[in-house]
Amino acid sequence: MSGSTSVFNQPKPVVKLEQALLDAINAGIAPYPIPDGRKYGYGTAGFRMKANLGLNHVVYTVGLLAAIRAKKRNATIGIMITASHNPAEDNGVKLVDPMGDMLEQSWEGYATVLANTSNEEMAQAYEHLVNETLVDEIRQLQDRPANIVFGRDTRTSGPSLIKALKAALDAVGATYHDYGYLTTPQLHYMVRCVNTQNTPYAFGEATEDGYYKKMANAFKTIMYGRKIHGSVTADCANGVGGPKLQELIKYLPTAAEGGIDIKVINDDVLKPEALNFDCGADYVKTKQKAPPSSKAGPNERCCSLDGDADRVVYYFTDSNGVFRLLDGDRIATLGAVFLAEMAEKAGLSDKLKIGLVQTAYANGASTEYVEKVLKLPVVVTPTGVKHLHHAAARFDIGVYFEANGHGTILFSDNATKTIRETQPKNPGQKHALDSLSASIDLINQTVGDAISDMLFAEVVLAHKAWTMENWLNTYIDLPNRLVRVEVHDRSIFKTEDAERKLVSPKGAQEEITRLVSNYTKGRSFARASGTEDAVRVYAEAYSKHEAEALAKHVADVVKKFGAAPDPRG
Ligand code: NG1
Ligand code: ZN
Repeated sequence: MSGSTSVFNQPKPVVKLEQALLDAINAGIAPYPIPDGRKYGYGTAGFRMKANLGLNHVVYTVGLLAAIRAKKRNATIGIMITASHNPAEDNGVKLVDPMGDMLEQSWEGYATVLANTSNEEMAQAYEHLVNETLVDEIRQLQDRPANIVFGRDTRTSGPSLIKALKAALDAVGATYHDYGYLTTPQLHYMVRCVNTQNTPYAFGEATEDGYYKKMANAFKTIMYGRKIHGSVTADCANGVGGPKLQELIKYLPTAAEGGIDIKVINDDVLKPEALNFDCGADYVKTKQKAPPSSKAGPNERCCSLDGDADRVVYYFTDSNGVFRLLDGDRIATLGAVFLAEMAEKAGLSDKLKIGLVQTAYANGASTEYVEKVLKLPVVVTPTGVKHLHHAAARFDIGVYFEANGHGTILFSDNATKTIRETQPKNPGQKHALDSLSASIDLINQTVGDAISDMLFAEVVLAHKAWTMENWLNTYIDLPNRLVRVEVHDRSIFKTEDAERKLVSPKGAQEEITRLVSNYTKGRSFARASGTEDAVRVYAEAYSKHEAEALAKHVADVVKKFGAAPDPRG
């Protein structure tokens, strides 16, 4: 290994691997050199980039790392090939840990180092990594099997990336199962199912059929006797969520049977360039408008998934023709309302601690609603679902969502046991316990799942007999503005307090605090983006005009502090 970024400390490997294995690793990666000057980093969502910039090299190294991780954890590891809401020519890869959660953070560094290793040094780097991570156990662990499962979205670069992945897994003798097309949350689900089968925590059957059946059965249980009003139009971003949602629909009762009428749009996966183009959750959230392809009339329920179906946002056009968005904050509060109500009816309010987890981007009105009206605690974490996920796991029922629509609900082992073992004393309590129990199965607890979140939102609306207007009126969003500011070096913008305060550059936070104090219900913060070379400024205030003015002034502060140093000194 060369370069100062190496995390492989030993100058020489402690345990030598067989030469045949090292030769196989080198032979396998030969077709996939790093293009000149490319650098890769394992970010919030794994590696993501234009697929033709050496991504097959990266995917090969992810295959190697997955095999080591599988041995280390003595469990099956997952790999998902997708670039989510990014354009069609991008792709990406990420690792999924045994319980269906994101790769443990301390291993992201290994992934980055291995991805940046040249072909000539790959076998040696693998040997170093085996020694580094499997340290004491190495002699026993080397012989453990390495089981991997993987899936991909519908991008055209997928097959060639899978070929590189298989080459790596074959080189190190890993065993694997290729699921073909899957949504990201389906792959997370499979990993957890495989690793929990034949245990008291069995999550389900590790097949697509198992996934649909589990969800459909839970849906039927919660729906019992309720009616979903009208249809829901689901925009699938022309991604893998389209065919998967179509498949799920076959398992669900129709509206006439007391089920649901889902109108699927933008499910064309044969036209590669259509993916995420003028549609999908990211389009709707950032443009604050419906996809042009949407033909829904006034007050009709619509939702949009992203390209790999791990995000969902709702929206409708009101009677005055105004576009209304119900984003992740709204789905979170909707879920919290329902679960708190059911817990109360089940007589479990005292036993189950319910809480909400948000990031600083959540609308202040949603936070106030949860704390003051629902009287539930709110925890704020830094951006990135892994932070939210961990914080949510500290509650018995932890609801977490990013404003962009990625989120889910976690039930602790204690909650699951309490809900499933409490004996009802009357029909009302029985219904509440059954609904809570079915929610545990309906919600994909491994990761945000657009399809599962959508079904959950639909049943909650049915339970409450709420229209979109009713849902929207639970609280009024504070007007807000998100601005992207390009600076000389975004790394100087360091934050604390869940990214709500700048600690560097010195003096910047004082200026922001002073500005905020001039606005009614003003709140603003600046933080470096983790996915783009920019600083994001968020501002909200009592009126639209004030929110915009505050955002502009704070952006000016960021520009001033982020300007390139004067070359004259
Ligand atoms: P960054 O670029 O770090 O702000 C964005 C989103 C996150 C999350 C990540 C990962 C905003 C403001 N930020 O992060 O919510 O989704 O991408 O994809 O939406
Ligand atoms: Zn996604």
